[in-house]
Amino acid sequence: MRYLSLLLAAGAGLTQAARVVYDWNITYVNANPDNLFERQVVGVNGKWPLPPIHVNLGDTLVINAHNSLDVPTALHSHGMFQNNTPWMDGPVGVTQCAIPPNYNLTYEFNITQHGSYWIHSHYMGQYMDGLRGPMILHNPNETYKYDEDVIVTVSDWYHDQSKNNLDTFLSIYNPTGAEPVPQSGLINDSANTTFSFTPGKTYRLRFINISGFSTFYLSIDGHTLDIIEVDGIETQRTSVDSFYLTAAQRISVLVTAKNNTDLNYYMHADMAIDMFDVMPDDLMPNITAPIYYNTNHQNFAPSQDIGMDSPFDDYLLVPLVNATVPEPDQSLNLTFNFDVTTDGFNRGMFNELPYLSPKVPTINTMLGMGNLSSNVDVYGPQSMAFMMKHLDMIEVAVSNFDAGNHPFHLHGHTFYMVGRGNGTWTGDHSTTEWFSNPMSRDTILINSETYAVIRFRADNPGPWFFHCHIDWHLESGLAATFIVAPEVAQQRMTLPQAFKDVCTAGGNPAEGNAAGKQGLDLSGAPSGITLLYDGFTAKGKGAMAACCLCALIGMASIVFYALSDPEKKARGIADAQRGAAPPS
Ligand SMILES: *[C@@H]1O[C@H](CO)[C@@H](O)[C@H](O)[C@H]1NC(C)=O
Ligand SMILES: *[C@@H]1O[C@H](CO)[C@@H](O)[C@H](O)[C@H]1NC(C)=O
Ligand SMILES: *[C@@H]1O[C@H](CO)[C@@H](O)[C@H](O)[C@H]1NC(C)=O
Ligand SMILES: *[C@@H]1O[C@H](CO)[C@@H](O)[C@H](O)[C@H]1NC(C)=O
Ligand SMILES: *[C@@H]1O[C@H](CO)[C@@H](O)[C@H](O)[C@H]1NC(C)=O
Ligand SMILES: *[C@@H]1O[C@H](CO)[C@@H](O)[C@H](O)[C@H]1NC(C)=O
Ligand SMILES: *[C@@H]1O[C@H](CO)[C@@H](O)[C@H](O)[C@H]1NC(C)=O
Ligand SMILES: *[C@@H]1O[C@H](CO)[C@@H](O)[C@H](O)[C@H]1NC(C)=O
Ligand SMILES: *[C@@H]1O[C@H](CO)[C@@H](O)[C@H](O)[C@H]1NC(C)=O
Ligand SMILES: *[C@@H]1O[C@H](CO)[C@@H](O)[C@H](O)[C@H]1NC(C)=O
Ligand SMILES: *[C@@H]1O[C@H](CO)[C@@H](O)[C@H](O)[C@H]1NC(C)=O
Ligand SMILES: *[C@@H]1O[C@H](CO)[C@@H](O)[C@H](O)[C@H]1NC(C)=O
Ligand SMILES: [Cu+2]
Repeated sequence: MRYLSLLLAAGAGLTQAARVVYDWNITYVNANPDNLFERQVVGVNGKWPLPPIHVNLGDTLVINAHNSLDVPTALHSHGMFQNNTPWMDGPVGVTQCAIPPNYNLTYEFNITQHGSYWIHSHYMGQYMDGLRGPMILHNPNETYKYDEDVIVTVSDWYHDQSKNNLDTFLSIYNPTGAEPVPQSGLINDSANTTFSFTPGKTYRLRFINISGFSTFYLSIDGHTLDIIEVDGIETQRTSVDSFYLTAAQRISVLVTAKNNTDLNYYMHADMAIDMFDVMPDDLMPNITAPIYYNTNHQNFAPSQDIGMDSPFDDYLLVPLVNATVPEPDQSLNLTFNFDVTTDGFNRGMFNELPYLSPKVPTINTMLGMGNLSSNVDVYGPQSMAFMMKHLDMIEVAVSNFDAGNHPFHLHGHTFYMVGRGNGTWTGDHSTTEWFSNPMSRDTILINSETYAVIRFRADNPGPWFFHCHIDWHLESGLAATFIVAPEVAQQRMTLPQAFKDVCTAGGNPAEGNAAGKQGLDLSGAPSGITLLYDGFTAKGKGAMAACCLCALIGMASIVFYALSDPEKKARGIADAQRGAAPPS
C-alpha cells in the first residue's frame, strides 16, 4: 500500500517534497515464477513479486515493516547513502539487529539521489527467497528524455529454500565451497514476461540485477542499447550491443523502437555459467523475453546473442559529470580468497580472516561507546573493521586471489573505479591501468586474479559494510566494515530508541562493544574461526585442507549427495575427486 501526503510549498503552489509511505507486511506467499516448481517465497502484503517502490528526489520515504514470518528479517535499500541516518541502512549486525517475528520496524529516510536501485532483505540468504524488488528514485528533471520508463529485473531462481541451500553450502561436506546452482533465470520475476514496443518510441529500460549469485549478459536482437545510468550515476550516452550485470548492479539504457512492426525481437539474458562449479543438465542458462511490435504474428528477428563474448567493459564508460579524483589521504590493502577454516567450512575472507557478525550491531557500538568508539578494537576481532578519518580520500585496493569473479558492494557510498591490474596490487603504479575520468558506482566486478583500485570520500559518518554481493560468499565471511568518523557520528546523531528496542525484542544486547560488554573487555565476541593451517602458501593451504577433508569425509560426502539428490550422485563423486577446485 502506498500513500502520499503532499506538502505544498508555501505560496508557490508547487508540489515539493512528499512523504511517501509504504506499509509492508512481510509474509509468506506461494509462487511458481519459472513454471517448474511451486514454492514458498517471501512476499509483501500477501503478494509476490514485490510491489516496486517509486519515490522522487527530495521526498522522504517511509517503509513500515511488519514481520509476519517465523524467522527474523531486515530491509536494505541498496545504494542509498543514508547520510545522517546510517541505522536505516539495513544489514543485520552492522546497522541494526534483525526484526524478530511479529515485530515492527519503520525505515524512514530522505531521498537525496536518483536512478535505479533496489530493496532487499539483508538477513542471511533471505533475499534469494524473494524478498527483493525494484526501488526507483525519479528525478523530476531527468537529463535524458524518453517516452516510457520500464523496469526490467533479472535474477536467478532457486527451488530450495535459502536456509537449506546455505546449510549445504556452509558445511564440512562442501570443502571446495561449491555454491548452490540456481534452477532458473527470471526476467521480471517470471518465465512469461513479454514486452511491447510501439514504433518510434524511445524506452528507458532500467535493468536491475536482483540475483543472489549469477551474472547475466543482456542484449536485444536488432537494437542498439544506449547506456545512460550505472548504479544511479549518470553516464555520457554510450551505445553498446550488450552488457553484463553482476548481482546488485543496475544499468539504464535508452532504446529507440523500430519504425515498423514487421518483426518481433528477443531480449536475451544469459547467465555467466563459468561461475557454476557444476552445470546441471536441466538448467537453461540463456533466457529470453519476447518484445512484441505486433502480437498478431510470431516472426522474430534472428538471434544476435553472443552471451559471454560481449566486449562490454564498464571501466570505459564516461560519467556525465567529469570526475577529477584527488590522490588518497589513506590507503587500505585488501586481498581475498576462499579457504577451509577451523570450523571445517570453506569460507570467503579478506586478508585471511572471515567476517563474523558481532553480538552488538556496529552502529550501536559506534554511537554508544564515547571515546572508545575511535578504538577499532571495540568493533570485535572478526568484524574486519577499518577506521577511516572524516573527509579523507580513501583508496582501497582489492586483490582477487580466487579463480572466480566477484561483485563487491560498498554501502553508503559510490566509489570511483580509478585503476585495475592483473595479479596482486603491489603498490606499483606503473603496472596498473589508471583512469583519469573514472566512472563511479556502488557495486564493482573484480575478475579472477586481478585487482581493482577504488577511491571514495569518507564524508558519510557511520559503519559501512563492504562485501561480496554473491550472497553465499557474504554469508561465508567475505565482508569488511568501514568505520567512518565515529566521533563526528556521535556529534551529529543519536541512535533512535527503536533501533535499541529491536535488539532487546530479539533477545540481543543493544549496547556495548562487539561482545555486548563495556570498555575493552571483548571476551565472548565472535572470533576464533581462522585458517586451518599455517606455513603454506594460500593456494597450498586451500589444496591441502580440501584434500585432507576430502579424504576424511569423501564417503560421507558421496552418501550426502546421493541422499540429497540421486541424479547428482555421479557429479558429487566427480566434485569430491576434483578436490581443491576453487569456488565459483
Ligand atoms: C500480515 O499478513 C498475514 C498473512 O497474510 C496476516 O495474517 C496478518 O493479519 C497481516 N498483518 C497485518 C498487520 O496486516
Ligand atoms: C505493526 O504493523 C502493522 C502492519 O503495518 C500495523 O497494523 C500495526 O499497528 C503495527 N503495530 C505497531 C505496534 O505499531
Ligand atoms: C529530511 O528532510 C527534512 C526536510 O528537509 C529535514 O527536516 C530532516 O531533518 C531530514 N532528515 C534527515 C535525517 O536528514
Ligand atoms: C533541469 O536540469 C537542467 C540540467 O540538467 C538544468 O539546466 C535546469 O535548470 C533544471 N531545471 C529545473 C527546473 O531544475
Ligand atoms: C506462464 O505461462 C504458462 C503457460 O505457457 C502458464 O501455465 C503459467 O501459469 C504462466 N505463469 C504465470 C506466472 O503467469
Ligand atoms: C516488470 O516489473 C515491474 C515491476 O517490478 C513493472 O513495473 C513492469 O511493468 C514489468 N514489466 C513487464 C514487461 O512486465
Ligand atoms: C546478475 O548478477 C549475477 C551475480 O553476479 C550474475 O551471475 C548474473 O549473470 C547477473 N544477471 C544479469 C541479468 O545481469
Ligand atoms: C525510421 O525511418 C526513418 C525514415 O526512413 C529513418 O530515417 C530512421 O532512421 C528510422 N529510424 C529507425 C529507428 O530505424
Ligand atoms: C547461450 O548463448 C550463448 C551465446 O549465444 C551460446 O554460446 C551458448 O551455447 C548458449 N548456451 C546454451 C546452453 O544454449
Ligand atoms: C570531460 O572530459 C572529457 C574528456 O574525458 C572532455 O572531452 C570534456 O571536455 C570534459 N567536459 C567538461 C565539462 O569538462
Ligand atoms: C591484464 O591482462 C589482460 C589479458 O592478458 C591484458 O589485456 C591487460 O592489458 C592486462 N592489464 C594490465 C593492466 O596489465
Ligand atoms: C597487499 O597485500 C598483499 C598480500 O599480503 C601483498 O602481496 C602486497 O604486496 C600488498 N600491497 C601493498 C601495496 O602493500
Ligand atoms: Cu563472491
